[in-house]
This record gives sequence, structure tokens and C-alpha cells, in this order.
Amino acid sequence: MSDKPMLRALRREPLDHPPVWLMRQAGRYLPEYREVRAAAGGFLEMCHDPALAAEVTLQPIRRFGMDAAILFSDILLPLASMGMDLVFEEGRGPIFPNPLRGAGDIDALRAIDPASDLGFVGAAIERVKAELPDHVTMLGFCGAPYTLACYALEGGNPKEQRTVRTLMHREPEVFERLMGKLADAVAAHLEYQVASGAEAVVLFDTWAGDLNRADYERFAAPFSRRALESTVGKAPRIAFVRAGMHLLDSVAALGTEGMALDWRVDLDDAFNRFGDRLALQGNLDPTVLLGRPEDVKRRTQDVLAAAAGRPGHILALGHGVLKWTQPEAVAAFVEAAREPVPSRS
Ligand code: 1CP
Repeated sequence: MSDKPMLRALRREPLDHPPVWLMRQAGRYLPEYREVRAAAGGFLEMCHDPALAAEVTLQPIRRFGMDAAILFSDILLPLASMGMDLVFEEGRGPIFPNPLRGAGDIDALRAIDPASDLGFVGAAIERVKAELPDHVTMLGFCGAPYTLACYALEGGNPKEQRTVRTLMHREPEVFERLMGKLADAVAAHLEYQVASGAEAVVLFDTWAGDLNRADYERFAAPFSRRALESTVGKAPRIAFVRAGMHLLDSVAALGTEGMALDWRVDLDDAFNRFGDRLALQGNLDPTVLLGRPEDVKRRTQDVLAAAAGRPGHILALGHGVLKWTQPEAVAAFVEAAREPVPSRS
């Protein structure tokens, strides 16, 4: 069994210090990332080139020494493999110019074969693994079916979810057909990433927090569970639902080894409720990193005090690093994880 700190934390073994990593730790807040991106010409070009994807995955590890490297890629790429046009517009983010409209489009989505459709992902994982320091864990990831359905139906940022909710409430059987196809694609892609060398995987459900508990249980959770089946016993899994405070019992019941918490969740309370069953990741508010390094340290110590050294804590932000973040703030966050854990006051 591996003694990498991140994997030990996912097994809830006691550690002197929690492992630490950040969502979106590779990205535009790093000057070396912006340089590679400018030379590559665009975001998708970086994702499709295993050498570039590996390089930007490793950049934050070299600079800050986190305990996990998350593959540089995007949750939306499997939708492109299923047949959807995906473009990244400068300043606007990812767009599907032809979002799904009705049962015909849904039935036309292809099943994916990750080794051929997403071979650049496996190749990038292999390259990162070859250069990764011994203590660093390689993370793969996918979007959860509900979040993927949001982008596929809305075509862009799904803040309003009008099309998603219309389909869900008017034609639930068609919505569930879409969710089933997405679950199978995610299952295949997670399994492929593990086969390629990912040592743990994260399932990101960025938008499911907008559902109430009953709708999450009916329309989202069964498909996340199906998506996670292919990796049972192969690699530890971490489930994340942004703004999912009201869904924690349901997320904990997905059967993953870890649960990532956003900053609105009381970490002490979450440890009392779930700490005997799950590793818990989180949960500093990413906007704290817009502050001064000494304040980042202090606020990180508050998070560590809430976890109080209990086994299974993975120090992380409650969501991704913001692009306006100074690298010094990320350094302060990572350093705080290595200092003595403050006791709960
Ligand atoms: O340079 C750029 O302009 C690209 C910005 C960017 C980056 C750095 C995008 C576009 N994706 C990524 C990488 C990415 N995305 C990773 C890599 C690993 C890491 O964390 O460092 C991961 C895990 C993701 C996951 C992702 N993409 C999620 C789920 C997690 C979350 O943040 O909630 C979501 C919802 C996306 C969609 C996406 N891709 C990119 C953007 C700007 C967005 C959000 C679009 C929107 O809804 O407005």
C-alpha cells in the first residue's frame, strides 16, 4: 500500500500534518502558466497536447510542493468526445454552440472509448507520473453527470439552468436517459484515468447544489453512483458538490472514500457527522487568498484547528483558486499545512 500522505489521508490513517492541494492549482494566477498558454495558442490546444498538459500540471508542484497533482484537462472534454462541438472563447470560457435540444440530440450522443477518444489524457498522466516527486499523488477527475448535463443543455455557464429544469420536470424519462449516457461516459473515463496511472479521482458536481435534497436523490445521485461504479476498489474517490451543505448526507452515501467540502460547511461539524466513515477535504474560502499572506496563514490555521488533527483531513480550498490570486498567498496556504496543527480553542 502506498504511503503517500494524500492516499494515507484517504484511508483515514493518522498523520502529523494533513496533505494539501488546491482545485485549479494550475492556472492563470501563475505567470509560468500564462506563458505556456500564450505559446500554445489556447486552452484546448494545451489539453490536447500531453507534453503541455503535463508541464502545466507540474508547474504548481515545482513551485509550491503540494501533495497532489491534478491532471490539467477539463470536465467538458468527454462531451466533445460524445459528439458535441466545444469551443473556448477568450474571456467567455467554454461554450457549446449547439447545445442539446430534445430527445433526438440526446439519442445521437455517442458512447465514448476513452483510450481512443481521450488518449491524450492517458498520455499526459503517464508523463506527469514519470516526473512526480515520490510523495505526490496523481489525481484524475471527471464532472458528475448532473453538472455535465447542465453544460450540455445550457451551452455555457449554467447559472440559471432553465433548459435543464424544463427537461427534468417536463420529460423526466428523457432527462434520465441523458443522465444514464453521461454516467456511462464518466465511468469509462474515470476507469481509463486510473488504468493510466491516476492514484485517486475527484468527481466534481459544481451545479448539483442548486437541487433540493429530493431532486438530488432522484435526478443526480443515482447517476453519480453509477459513474463511480467502475472504480470501486481500484482507486479512492472524492466527491465534491459545490454549495451542497443541504446534501451532505446524500453525498456521503455515494460510497466514495472522501468528500470535499466548500467553505460554507462547518468543518468541525462535518468531522463529527462523517469523520468516522469518510476522509474530508477542505475547506478555506478561496477569496481569503486574495488577502495578505499572514492573513491567509491565520485563516488556514482556523481550518486546521476545526479539523483538529483528526485522521482523514485533506487541506484544500472550498473551490478553485481564483485567477486574481497572488502566488505568495498560495505559498502561505501550503506552508501553513506543514506547521504544527493548532488545537481547537
Ligand atoms: O486558461 C484558461 O482560460 C482556462 C481556464 C480553465 C482551466 C485552468 C478552464 C476552463 N478549465 C481549466 C482546468 C480545469 N478545469 C481543471 C484542471 C486541474 C486543476 O484543478 O488545476 C479542472 C479539475 C477543471 C474542472 C472544471 N471545469 C469544473 C469543475 C470544478 C469547478 O471548478 O467547479 C468546471 C465546472 C469546469 C468548466 C470550466 N472550464 C473552464 C472554465 C472557465 C469553466 C467554468 C465555466 C463556467 O461555468 O462559466
